[in-house]
Parts: sequence; structure tokens; C-alpha cells
Amino acid sequence: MLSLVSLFAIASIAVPTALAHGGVLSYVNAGNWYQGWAPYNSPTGQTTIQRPWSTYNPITVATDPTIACNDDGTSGALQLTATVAAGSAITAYWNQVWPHAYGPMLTYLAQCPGSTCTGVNANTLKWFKIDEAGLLSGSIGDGYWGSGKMIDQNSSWTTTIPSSVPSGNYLIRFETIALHSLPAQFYPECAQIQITGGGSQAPTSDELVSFPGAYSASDPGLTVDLYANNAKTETTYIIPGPPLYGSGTGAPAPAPPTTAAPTSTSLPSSTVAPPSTTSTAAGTIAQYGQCGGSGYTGPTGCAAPFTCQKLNDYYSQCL
Ligand SMILES: *[C@@H]1O[C@H](CO)[C@@H](O)[C@H](O)[C@H]1NC(C)=O
Ligand SMILES: [Cu+2]
Repeated sequence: MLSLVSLFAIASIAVPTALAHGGVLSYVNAGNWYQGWAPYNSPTGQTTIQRPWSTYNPITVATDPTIACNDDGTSGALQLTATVAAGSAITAYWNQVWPHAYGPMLTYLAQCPGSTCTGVNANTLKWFKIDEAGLLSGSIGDGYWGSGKMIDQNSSWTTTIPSSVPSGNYLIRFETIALHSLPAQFYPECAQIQITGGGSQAPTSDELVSFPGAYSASDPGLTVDLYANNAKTETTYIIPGPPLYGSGTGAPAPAPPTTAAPTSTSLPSSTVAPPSTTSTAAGTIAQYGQCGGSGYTGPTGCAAPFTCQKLNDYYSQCL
């Protein structure tokens, strides 16, 4: 017992938050194992398909600027990309044993412009959801959730890359959201993959979202109270984010440009104010939320005091 206690103490010192939180530490696809980024090691020399992240702590702001690929989510100096066949399964492993059994599992893809995702800012991409699991059975308060299933699966989650997804370079974003306390806790990590042998079904415009922008603090799926009186009888849970890839009803969205976006020497055009005649949706988008961009069809009005600012042709954000 004493030795166990000592080990426990040592582990606690090495990674102070490991017991309560964490993230995706490795991946497996087609029998190949890929070590993830080690957030508590020196960045120097780390070679991995995963985008770097810095802490086991969760993101707790639905519109946080780092919610796409965690903090900071930029490419590593020795960034790798895994080649993944369309139609194959990819598994993400969280740290063992994942502690949060109440909340959904979600997996997204975002296609990168150009010939690699390396160097591409995840916040400029359009994401679509290829997998989700919310409340699987029982009630909000004591039911079986996607994240409970993840724990039962050796703290891992397996998503099949749809065979209809066009070939190309993508970020894959595995996420678990923990709802045991509010605000909800987001645990997203991204990896770079090149999908080969894909199909020709581009996501539709209503399936595509930005991070930040896809979630809002007031989303029904992010505000559930597990301890409320009705939580033991409520069996409906609305998973956050867009409709699943393949279930949207919008028109096919234009594919990202196949060449890198031109580097402009001029500053992005300044504040693009939403038209003052815009309807009810105007004035509700939170800071960092998307308010415009090519293919974007959502509301355009930012909540005061923020204004809609164009970052590039594909993304305008409330800042
Ligand atoms: C469980 O996951 C760990 C990685 O976290 C892996 O090394 C181990 O092989 C897995 N065990 C099984 C039975 O899949
Ligand atoms: Cu935690």
C-alpha cells in the first residue's frame, strides 16, 4: 500500500492534472501505431502526426480560439502526416483510464487547401462531422453515454473514414465533451492525415462549420444539467455541432482551392459590418464565432461589442 501511495504521489507531481483530465495520446490505423504529441515533454525533436497541444486541462469556453485543435494546435516543427485509406478505421487513444463518462464523442474532418496541412491554420478550415455518439441509452442523469463507451473501449474511440470522402489532405479532430460539471469541458486534438482512394461526395454547406464557431455556450447539448430534477427521466440529448456528413440537406459546398491561398501583402479588408437590416439572427454571434466567408450561410451579426472581421475569403470572425 505504501508503495502504491508513493507511486501515486510521483505520478501526481509529474503530470499534475493527469488524474482528472487529458487528451488523445496516440492513434492506430490499419495496424500502424502513431505516437501523439507529448504535451509535458519539450517540443524539441517531437515528430508526430498530431498537432501540438500543451495541457491536459480542458477548454471550457465553447468559442475559445483554440477549440479547433487545442492549444496551440499549430503544426509542429517536425510535423508528420499519416496516409489513411478512405473506408478504413482510425482509432484515437485517450489517457487511461479516461475519467469522464458523461458526454458525447465527436469526430470531424477538415480538408486543407494545397498539398499539405502542415502550416495550415486550423481556424481557417471548414469542418464536417463524420462520427458522433451522444446519450446511447438511459437518461441524461445516469445513462450510458458515448464517452462511457469510449472508456469501456480501452479509453479509445474508433471512427471509419467514409469511403465517399474525397481524397486529399485533412485534419482529423477527435473530441470528447465532458458534461459532469458546467461549463462543459472540451477535449479536442487533431492529427494530420492524407486520405487516399476516396470518393466524390463533398460535404454540403450546412454540414460545414468553423472552429471556433460550431459551438456556442448556449447550445442545448452543452448546457444539460446532469443533476437537475428531470435529469433521471430526460432521455433526449442533442449532440452539438452540425448535422453528420451525409445527412445534410444543403447544396454541395465548393471544394477548398487546390493551390495555397495567395499571400496578400495588404491587410485583410477591415471591419465588414453586417447589414443593419439583417433579421433576428443579427447581433448574436459571440466573440470568435464565424460571421461570414465563402460558402458560409449562417447569421452574420456579432454580439456587442464585437464586429465581423474578414480574416480571409473563407472565414470572417466576430472580434
Ligand atoms: C489499450 O490502449 C493502450 C493505449 O492507451 C494500448 O497500448 C493497448 O494495447 C490497448 N489494449 C488493448 C487490449 O487494445
Ligand atoms: Cu477532467
